[in-house]
Amino acid sequence: MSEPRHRLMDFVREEIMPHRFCSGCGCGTVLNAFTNAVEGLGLDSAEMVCVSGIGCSSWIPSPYFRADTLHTTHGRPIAFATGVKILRPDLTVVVIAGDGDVAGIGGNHLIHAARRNIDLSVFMVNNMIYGMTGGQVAPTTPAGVVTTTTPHSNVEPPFRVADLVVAAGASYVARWTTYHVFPLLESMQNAIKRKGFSFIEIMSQCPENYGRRIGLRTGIDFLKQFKEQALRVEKANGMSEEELKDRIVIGKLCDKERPEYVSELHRITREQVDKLKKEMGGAA
Ligand SMILES: Cc1ncc(C[n+]2csc(CCOP(=O)(O)OP(=O)(O)O)c2C)c(N)n1
Ligand SMILES: [Mg+2]
Repeated sequence: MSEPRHRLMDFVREEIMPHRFCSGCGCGTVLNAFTNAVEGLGLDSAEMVCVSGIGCSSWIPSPYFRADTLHTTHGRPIAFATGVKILRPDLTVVVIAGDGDVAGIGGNHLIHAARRNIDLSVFMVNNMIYGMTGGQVAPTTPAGVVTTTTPHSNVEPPFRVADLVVAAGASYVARWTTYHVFPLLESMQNAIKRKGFSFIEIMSQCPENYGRRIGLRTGIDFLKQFKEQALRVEKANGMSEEELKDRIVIGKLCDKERPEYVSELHRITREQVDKLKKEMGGAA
């Protein structure tokens, strides 16, 4: 008798399963939430393009998600995704990549895409480390942590990436953790539906190259900690920096309408073409 087939298998590249994420890694949870989100929206994968960079989390869409994917260079997925969106505004363009990719080397692309309000959904998997390359410090690594490149402890304060993206002008911004799978799934759907730049910071775990250096050896250890640290944004509003120390503020951080870059670009181009046509018609 053949084994029952999971309904989400249609959304992943079954032929290369099982996946190669380490035991306890959060990337599987993000892939699960993402496939559920796409299924729930009834999106046809032929109308989607997923873009990733280089890193463990970049493997979530490429190769595992069954859609057209661009597996690009480290730090550049938003730049590639911008090109796709400008040429094919009809497609849903989703970027899934790591914190090093999106907020480290690709930080400039991130803030300018948010400022321009380009209609992309960026799901940044924040495992607080450069996971794939063996555990180097990232701009999201908490201060005081020992990593391979900060053997005597990290002296840098981490970026609060979602807050940075709100300040830069994005339409939709949220932060969740791999513990909060159902709100994460719903948030992914809202991000995809929202016209404009949408960003979700997904606090995730890397037991192999981060956890074992801070005493969190398994995925479950991280999930327990995420559960304890999480604080709804509604409760966090008005609390002091000191009170928010070591907390993860979760929820929707902004959701607003703003003119979207690609539509504006195409509108101006159309207007210019019409003007030229008129002028040439008048001259003839
Ligand atoms: C231009 C460039 N610089 C550096 C690297 C090496 N490199 C590959 S992945 C990576 C970091 C990955 O960390 P992150 O983006 O957080 O993804 P994770 O593996 O943690 O999911 C680095 C530094 C590279 N491939 N290309
Ligand atoms: Mg990382």
